[in-house]
Parts: sequence; structure tokens; C-alpha cells
Amino acid sequence: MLDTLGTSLKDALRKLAGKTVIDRAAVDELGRDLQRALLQADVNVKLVLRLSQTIKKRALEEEPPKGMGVREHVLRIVYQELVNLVGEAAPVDLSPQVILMAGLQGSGKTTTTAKLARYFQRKGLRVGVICADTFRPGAFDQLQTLCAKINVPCYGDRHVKDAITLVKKGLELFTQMEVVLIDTQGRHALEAELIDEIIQISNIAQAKHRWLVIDAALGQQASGQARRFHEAIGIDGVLVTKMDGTAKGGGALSAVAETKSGIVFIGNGETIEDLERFEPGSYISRLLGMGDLKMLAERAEEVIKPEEVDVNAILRGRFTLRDMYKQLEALNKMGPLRQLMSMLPMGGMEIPQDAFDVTSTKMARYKVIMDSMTEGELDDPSVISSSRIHRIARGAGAAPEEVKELLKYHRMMQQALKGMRGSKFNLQRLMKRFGKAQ
Ligand SMILES: Nc1nc2c(ncn2[C@@H]2O[C@H](COP(=O)(O)OP(=O)(O)O)[C@@H](O)[C@H]2O)c(=O)[nH]1
Ligand SMILES: [Mg+2]
Repeated sequence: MLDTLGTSLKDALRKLAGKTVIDRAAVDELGRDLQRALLQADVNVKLVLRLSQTIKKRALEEEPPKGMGVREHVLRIVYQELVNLVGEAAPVDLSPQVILMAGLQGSGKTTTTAKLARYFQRKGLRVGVICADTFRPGAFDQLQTLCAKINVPCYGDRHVKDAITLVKKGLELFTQMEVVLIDTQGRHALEAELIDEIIQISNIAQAKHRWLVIDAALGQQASGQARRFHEAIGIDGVLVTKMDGTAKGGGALSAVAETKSGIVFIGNGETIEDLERFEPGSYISRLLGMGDLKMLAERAEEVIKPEEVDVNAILRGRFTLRDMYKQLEALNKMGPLRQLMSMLPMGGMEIPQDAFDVTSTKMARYKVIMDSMTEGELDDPSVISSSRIHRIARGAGAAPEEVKELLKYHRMMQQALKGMRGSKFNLQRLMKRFGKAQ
């Protein structure tokens, strides 16, 4: 569905492949491609401009993390900013609640109401549905038919023309229900009357959530619609329907921005089961195409794999030079994490600032130096006397100062790790925290 956007973005990023230095021209071009892609996908012009400016600024100002190519660096920025734009998923909880559905006619409110009934039913909750659409002929029948399929009670009355009365009665009827969903009428345009009605329903129902249903095919109008509904009842979640269609989906982002609320669910088909919880990562994956993200993920894997140090073993006196080397290597590879790590309170451990300055060239030197040490020295560097330092230096074709520096790092790390009694310096966990912090 979002192929158009994905493909254009990929084209834009492809142009950066193979570049070693970010230059203004390349970033400008990316900015233009990005704008075009997002506009094609019906994303609001203002949002597009803001996004592309931020991306351009960051791409030019931020240093690519060590070992990361220009294209990856920019991809990462684009990804982060798109995540920012799309936002976190709006929360859904399973406590007793009334949910009011808003949106224009044809957006998919009734279908989505039934899908939600199914969702909460699956979670083991008692669900009741109220049809407050007194405008569209057959609205009650449609909802009732859908609800009957899943054995969810549906309240409505073809003969009552006042939606407010229906809601009042429905709520009385469903006091024993844990989740009550109210499907409202939409009509074809935003009329004052419709807005008045939904405000009244919202007041009576004291709904915990007021969710806006938006058709993925909606373009620029999404923003205006979202604003009107938001002003009226305070929208706190957006549901994007028909994501299985050919729609570009950018309009939903406008609604998200307008209401400052996240997307809750995605509707991706006509059956009652075609509802998925919104997940920013996978939404953006679809936006960018999976390949690139997979690459980033693999890269992260590579960084986080083997470097776990058993702190208890260290406290028993085993923090070998090999362990230290692994740690330096990990810090070195981490690039983007470095600054963040220096800010995180890691169970009292402070990573020596110097350790961040160990370049890969230096790492290679250390490797050579370590190669001319004995097994015993690698296991327990405290046995390394000054005569041994000279022997090792000669063997490695290095200056004795370099060997001393290596030993200094070892001591610093050992000290730092001692502050973490009983815990594990686990890079994987750290990466997860980094993921959250992003
Ligand atoms: N393909 C597809 N069709 C949908 C989806 N959600 C709703 N529809 C269809 O959109 C049309 C309008 O839906 P409806 O629930 O009646 O919209 P309402 O007027 O807002 O209540 C119906 O034909 C639905 O089957 C979806 O996620 N995917
Ligand atoms: Mg309807």
C-alpha cells in the first residue's frame, strides 16, 4: 500500500550509496526526493517541509558514527524522524471503558467498531456495542449483522431518531459490560449538526477514548477532519482503515499530527479479523521497505553479540586482557551508542572517558601487542613487570608506552566493573535501552 512512498525513498537513499562524505548537494537532493515522495503519499505539506528540514540539518550536522557509512547514517536519521512523525502507538488498556467512534461516513467506523468488539472479546472482556447512527438507513442492521457473527450484543432501534436517547439507553443496558463501543453517524461532510451531536454523545458517555477513524486513502482533507473532531471531542487515538488497499496512507499522518495522538489500530481488510495493533516500527518498515531496516538490525546484532562479561567472575579476580579487549572492541563498534552510554547510569559503572577514544587503528595495535604476550600474562596482566613490558614491546614492534597504555585501560576497566557487583554488563540489554531512548 505504501509502495509509492517506500520506492521513492529508496531511490533517494540509493543515490547516497557509495558516497564516503556527506556533501550539501547530495543532502539537498535527498531532501527534494524525500519531499516529493512524501507529498506523493499525501502527507501534509507543512509536515513534509518540517521533516525534510530536520533531516537535512541532522544529516549535515551530525557526524556519522564510527564505522557507519553515509547512506546508513542518513537512513538512520530518516528512519528516526519518520518514527517521530508517525509517533508511538496510542495506548489500549483492558480496564472497563467506553469508546466513542468518530469519523465521516464511509471511513470504516461501523466495520472497525465490530473489529474492535472482536479484539476486546478475544482479550476475554464482556463487550457491548451501541449503534448511534440514526442517519444512515440500514446502519443498525449492518452493525447488528457484524456483531451477531461474534455473539456480541448490539443495541440500537430503527424507530428512534434521536441518537442521544439511544446512547443513554444503551449505556443503561450495558452497565455490566466491561467495554462499550459507540458507533456514530458520519454523514458525508462535517456539518455543525453532526458535530453538536457527537459533542453531546461524548458528554453523556464520558468515554474513556474518543477514536477517530480515517480512511487510508484520504489525502489532505484528513487534517481538516481531524482538527474539527479534535476540537469538538478531543480525539485521543487514530484508527487507519483500508491499509490493504492501494492508498498511500500519508493522510493518516496529518490526522496524527493534528490531534497529537498516536495511531491505535490499522484496519487491513473487510473481515472482522482484519485489525492489527499499530506498531511504529513495522509501519515505517513498510514505508521504507524492509531491506534497509533489516540491514540496520543486522548491524546492531553484530555489535551486541558476544560481549557479555560476568561481573562476578571479575570480582573473583578474573578480568583478563582478552575480556578487556572484547569490551574495547564493543565500545569501539558501538559508535552511535557512545555518547548515550556515557550518559546512562549503568548500575554505577562509569566507562572511562578515554575508552571512548580508542580508535580502530589503536585496537589493531593492541591486538598485535597482545599477540606477543604469554597465556599467563593475558589471563592475569598483574604479573607483567617492567622487564616483561620491554620484552612484549620488542616482540610487537611497539613502544613500551603503548604496552603501558594497554595495561592502564585494563586497570581502569577493572575498576569500573567492580562498581557493578552482582550485575552483568550486558550490551544486549543496553541496546534495548538504547532502542527505547531513541
Ligand atoms: N478493504 C477494506 N475495506 C474496509 C476496511 N474497513 C472498512 N472497509 C469497507 O469500507 C466500507 C465502509 O465501511 P463502514 O464501516 O460502513 O464505514 P462507516 O460509514 O464509517 O461506518 C465498507 O464497504 C467496508 O467493508 C478495511 O480495513 N479494508
Ligand atoms: Mg457506519
